[in-house]
Amino acid sequence: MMEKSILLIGVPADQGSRRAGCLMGPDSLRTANIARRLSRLGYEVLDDGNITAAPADEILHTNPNIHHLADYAALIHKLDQYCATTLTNNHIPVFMGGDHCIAAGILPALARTSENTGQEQFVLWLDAHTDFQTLESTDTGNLHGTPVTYIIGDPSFDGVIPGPSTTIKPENICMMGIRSVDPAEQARIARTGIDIHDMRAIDEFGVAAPLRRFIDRVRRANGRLHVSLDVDFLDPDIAPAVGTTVSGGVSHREAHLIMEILYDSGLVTSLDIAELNPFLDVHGKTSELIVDLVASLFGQRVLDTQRRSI
Ligand code: 6HN
Ligand code: MN
Ligand code: MN
Ligand code: MN
Repeated sequence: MMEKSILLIGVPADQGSRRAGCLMGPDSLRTANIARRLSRLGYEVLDDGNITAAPADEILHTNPNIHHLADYAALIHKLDQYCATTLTNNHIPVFMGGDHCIAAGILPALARTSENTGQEQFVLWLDAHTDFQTLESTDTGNLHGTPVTYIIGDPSFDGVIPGPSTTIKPENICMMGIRSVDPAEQARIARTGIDIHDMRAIDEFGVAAPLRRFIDRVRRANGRLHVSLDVDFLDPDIAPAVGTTVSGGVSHREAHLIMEILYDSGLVTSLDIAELNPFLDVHGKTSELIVDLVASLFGQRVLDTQRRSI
């Protein structure tokens, strides 16, 4: 059930790729009035400021492409500690990234909380990419391409950086919007049991039916649902402010419908917004769209009369 208090947390991290700018994501969402839009929907909104990790000395890896591995580990640790000490069930945390590395820190911590309450952690991963590279397979060396392998406990991290405190079960992850899967990701991801709805499937069946099936699974399991919203999930025509644009993405209305159905489910317990790079935006339109989508996730309706009690 959606509670009435939302905790905004900025995570201005951009070590995950070679393109700078995601560190401006939290402030751009604040400038687009994320707090005011959510308070207007009847929530108490608190902003806990930004979480940053001090730069760490580089860890060398046998894969020479990898960069900022120590910073990745430091960010994961910082986010894990933050979640353990600060988050309570009284707030719905909304993490404002930062590149998608933030998910590697957030999700194990949320899964641990779920475990403590005897619940399963589910994840809706909205992204153009599967983010299923390993430390061994990544050819770009960009760690924002690895958070999903990290959170399910991929062995390539063993002995290199501390692993996730609690892992996420692959079968509890549902991906939507996928349209760019690297060759190294293809074979491995098919074997995991992750529920993947690529753009081909969305073109054929739409977003509502597969999303409702996933929501039913979460409900039957009495699960907690985290939404990880990578901005490149959206079509770049409507959301140009990302470093890894892939054409043929989710449309404005498809994205809102996903958020509206999620709100109606009453099951969403946390959100992260990743990969927003305001340096690449056009007059702030991507930040404004994201804030509008977040408002839909928290109950904004086209017609006021359709609004459920929150
Ligand atoms: N993201 N698969 C590509 C890589 O570099 O490994 C792209 C990753 C994109 C990551 O958008 O969060
Ligand atoms: Mn991503
Ligand atoms: Mn992506
Ligand atoms: Mn990349």
